[in-house]
Amino acid sequence: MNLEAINHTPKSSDAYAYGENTMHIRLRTAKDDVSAIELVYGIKYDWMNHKKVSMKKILTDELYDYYQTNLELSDTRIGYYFKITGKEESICYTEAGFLEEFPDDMSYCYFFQYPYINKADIHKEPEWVKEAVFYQIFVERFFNGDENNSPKELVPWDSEPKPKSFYGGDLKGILLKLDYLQELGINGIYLTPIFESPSNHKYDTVDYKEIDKYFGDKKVFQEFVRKAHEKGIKIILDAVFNHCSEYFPPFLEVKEKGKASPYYDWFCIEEFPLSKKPLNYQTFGYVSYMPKLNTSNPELKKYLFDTVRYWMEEFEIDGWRLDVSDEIDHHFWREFRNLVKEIKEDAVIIGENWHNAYPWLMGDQFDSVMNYPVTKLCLDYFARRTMKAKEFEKGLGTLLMRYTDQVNEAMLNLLDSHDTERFLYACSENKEKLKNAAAFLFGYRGIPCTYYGTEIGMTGAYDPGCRRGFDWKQENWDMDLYIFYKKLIQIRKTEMALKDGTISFHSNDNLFVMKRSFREENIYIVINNTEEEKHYQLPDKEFTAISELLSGQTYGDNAVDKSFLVPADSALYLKTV
Ligand code: ARE
Repeated sequence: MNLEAINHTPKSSDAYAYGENTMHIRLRTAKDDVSAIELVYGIKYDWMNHKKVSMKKILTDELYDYYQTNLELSDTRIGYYFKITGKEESICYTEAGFLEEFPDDMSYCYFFQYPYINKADIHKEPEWVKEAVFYQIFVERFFNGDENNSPKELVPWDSEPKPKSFYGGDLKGILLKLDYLQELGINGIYLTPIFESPSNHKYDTVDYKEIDKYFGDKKVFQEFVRKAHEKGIKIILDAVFNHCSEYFPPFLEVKEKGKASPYYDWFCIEEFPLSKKPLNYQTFGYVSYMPKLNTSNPELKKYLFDTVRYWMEEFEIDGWRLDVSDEIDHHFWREFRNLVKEIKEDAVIIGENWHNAYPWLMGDQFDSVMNYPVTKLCLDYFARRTMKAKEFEKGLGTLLMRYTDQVNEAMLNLLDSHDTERFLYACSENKEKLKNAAAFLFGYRGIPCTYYGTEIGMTGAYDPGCRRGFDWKQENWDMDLYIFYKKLIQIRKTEMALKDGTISFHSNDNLFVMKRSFREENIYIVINNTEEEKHYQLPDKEFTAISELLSGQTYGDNAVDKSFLVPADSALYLKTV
């Protein structure tokens, strides 16, 4: 047995509270190395009445197998160890290491411990995230709904974006297009920043309490949120707290008065007088017009938290996406979470961390993050085809095991965004590849998020190419793609297995196969990401009916041994009940 590969850390994503009485326990082993694992657990004050339960292998990646057991406990003060049976030997894995026999009389010196599930520590995600289907809007490029508030120098709506060009998109525009979004079926919108700022992207805030004048005013925003809510659509705003604009009044004052300004400590200044070349104050990247904020300064914190309270209380928004969240201190985020959840318990907090975000996702800071590691896997597997189905599923396995189940259920999964090339562009405009990737994303665990226009076939390179004006001329839309997206969204919102089901992978060399299960229902998402047709036979035979959800075709139980044709570049959603 490969003991070096075996790993477990209590009170991490290996052992965590899922609910007041539900604890999830995971164990990692070397791949294909063990034949059975029993979890032996008991109340730590009453060890002699311990119980055993056999653990289930749930996922696999390149090197490891992962086992999980979900315990329902009336008393959550438990001790536990793992009895691992390998090909030849059997061994106990305890907190004190590997033992041949577990010393029950000295159990407390050896068992792993989960001391108690405190209600306050449970990472509770808003219930609605399981039903959520998001849409991301880059506000300046969606629709110009009010020409009276447009900047004077507008470029043509259908021109190729330049870093500094203005198109005139605004909040009224999104308000006017809410019917379009409702018809598409989404039920959550993430808006890139809307507060006062000189740029088109508005990631350089001048006033955190004002709507940018080119985007509208508070009245329009209020009406927008109200109408969106009437249609069952949640609204998430972008919180840019890592940095501000060089025109942010406190920064201007510091620039002028230096240390004499009470705002001096709001920024991260290395030397005075301030200089852009060489840059002697910290910024986002090396962008001199975005001075970094010192989020540990109490007055700055108060100012930012007041704005959080203001937008949540006055406008009833449903959550925040946090810009450059990984460069801001954890203390700030903990206080931020307490505030947000105190104002609205079921508001969602979504960080922008491009890498492993576990330290932010332990329940005391964010609910989820933008899932760029999944984006990368999708680019490699679906768009560039530099990866095989098996490798893709191994990559997903690694990512799913980083986080707790509740975090995975709330991750914001995306194919593209305002910070990436458009997915269709990465597919060299091959829309079948995009359709396959979308079929994956809407079946995967977590919130599927569509970047505006991806659903109608918009393309474009990295920023600024990915920020073209939404093409409202329907004759230019890829209707086949649009209908496909609508269908996926509708299926996602209807099927319990997709909203709240478990996930497992069953790919072979030719096909990517992901299974979502909820009670007696299973949905097999079978994707042929190759140029040749393939066949697929369902592995389990215990069902009474099958339907293919994308086409609506149904089959009786005589289809048990049926071999389904999966045409080149296509996907099936096979549901069995
Ligand atoms: C502008 C130009 C760009 C130019 C850049 C630098 O448009 O063409 O390259 O300036 O001079 C906003 C605007 C951008 C603007 C930028 C600077 O939207 O258009 O770019 O401000 O003025 C990292 C960060 C992550 C960040 C990405 C972009 O960690 O937080 O880079 N994303 C957010 C927003 C952006 C926004 C900002 C931050 C700034 O979503 O839209 O930019 O407020 C790896 C790294 C990641 C890295 C990622 C992508 O994975 O590990 O850390 O993300 O690659 O580069």
